[in-house]
Amino acid sequence: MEQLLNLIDGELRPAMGGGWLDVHAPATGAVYAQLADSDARDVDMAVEAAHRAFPAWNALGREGRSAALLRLAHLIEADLDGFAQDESRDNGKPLALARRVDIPRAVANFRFFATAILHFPSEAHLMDDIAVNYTDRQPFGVAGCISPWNLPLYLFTWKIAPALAAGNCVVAKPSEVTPLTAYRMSTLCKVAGIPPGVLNIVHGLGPKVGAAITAHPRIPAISFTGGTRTGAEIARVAAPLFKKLSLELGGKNPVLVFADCDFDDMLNTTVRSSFTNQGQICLCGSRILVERSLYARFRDAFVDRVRALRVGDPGAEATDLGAVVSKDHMEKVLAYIELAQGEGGRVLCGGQRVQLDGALANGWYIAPTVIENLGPQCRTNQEEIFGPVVTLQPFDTEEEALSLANATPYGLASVVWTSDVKRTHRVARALQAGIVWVNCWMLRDLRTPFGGVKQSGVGREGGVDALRFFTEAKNVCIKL
Ligand code: TXE
Repeated sequence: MEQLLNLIDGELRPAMGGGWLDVHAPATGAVYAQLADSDARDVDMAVEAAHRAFPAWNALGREGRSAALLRLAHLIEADLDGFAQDESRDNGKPLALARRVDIPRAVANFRFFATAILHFPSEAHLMDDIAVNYTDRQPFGVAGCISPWNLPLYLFTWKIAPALAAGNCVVAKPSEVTPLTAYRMSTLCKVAGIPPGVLNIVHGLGPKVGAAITAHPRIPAISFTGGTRTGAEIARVAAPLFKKLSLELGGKNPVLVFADCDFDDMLNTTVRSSFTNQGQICLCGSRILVERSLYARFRDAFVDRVRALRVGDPGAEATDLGAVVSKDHMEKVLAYIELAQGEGGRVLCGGQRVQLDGALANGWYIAPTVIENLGPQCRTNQEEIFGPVVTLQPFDTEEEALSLANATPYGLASVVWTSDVKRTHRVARALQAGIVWVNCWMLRDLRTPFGGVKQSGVGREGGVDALRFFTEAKNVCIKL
């Protein structure tokens, strides 16, 4: 059984306590590896190593750090297929998706911030002939990065790349549910010339390892992606310690479909925005709001397309949906489908666990599920399900569409389908969301601010927002 180790001070090592956690393959439900069951002692060792490594890493300068990150990007890309196989095995997602999205985006994250840091501007403010001010943006030392299981390497690197590029060292914890690709990447760090202690990966449980990172007095900033409830817990611990926080949390994203949209383009994309990665993306559109005149046509065409989606072996090219990430998560999603029916929802397709045969018989598969006949205030339309489940709601006016769209405690992403340019601007402005896609979904420019409002998080990642998060701004004012 493979043992997935911590990376601390440049060395791959087990947890100091010697414990191990089971790692499952969602496709089969079987345990395939053992994970270092770390605790606060491992975090302390990582933080000390990071602080020791910080001066030299920072002194390496932007060019030197950029070169090291570009080498790491190249090494991951050179083994793209291996990383994609690992990601699919660990998360249950289709191999084709890991190969097309997850791993190329992890490479892009490193390349983007390795070059962005070379062009990261600072400002100057001249006070006529009195004084000149300049803004000095410096790394703060050691950053804590905690990431989730849905896009494991993609979201792990989305945090550590800007942190490292900015000159900080990192103590990072990937999800214990999907640690494999972070472990694989840690075996490449020495070859990439990332000095010992610059990147430390401490594996294990959130309440033990994640909590120790959050509370550590020598980690002044935490970047977190995960559930809203966990984000609130991290904020509760970090607030009295005055730590900088970046919180990317849950979503309950609306898709607004107006009757004047490009129907085929909308339909094709809405199937993707509903069920990509088994619906386990915080950006998926889980509430589909359709103008009433188009509702019946959309519902029938959408259900036909969803019924044709193939749930199966993540390794098979033809598979559209693989397994959901864990048994607990499968049971959570199935419980929400039960709840929806109890709230009066009508299941138009899906609604049950998919039982495969052979080696996959014990895997965690759920049929893509479409539910109608639920109002905006029921739990099904208020709470994040984070699985292959969407609801349909009709609307009569633009005002009603916006009222429905904004009717949840979340505000992460939203999608608008219309051909009316004026409506596009009106609706985009009125939506309570950090991201509005119009006639598209998941088009990503890494320079753009990424994040949500309300219970979807605090702060923004991406581009200069990320580099500003991972530096402290100092104003220097010099009398002329
Ligand atoms: O997230 P958690 P999980 C949502 C989704 C999902 C729910 C829970 O609804 O069902 O969150 O998913 C670490 N202190 N999203 O369990 O628990 C944990 O070990 C510090 C949306 O994955 O938030 C993991 O590394 N860290 C999200 C990370 O936090 C703690 C993507 C995320 O775990 C901790 C994933 C603690 N007390 C889930 N407890 C998105 N926005 O994309 C746990 N962790």
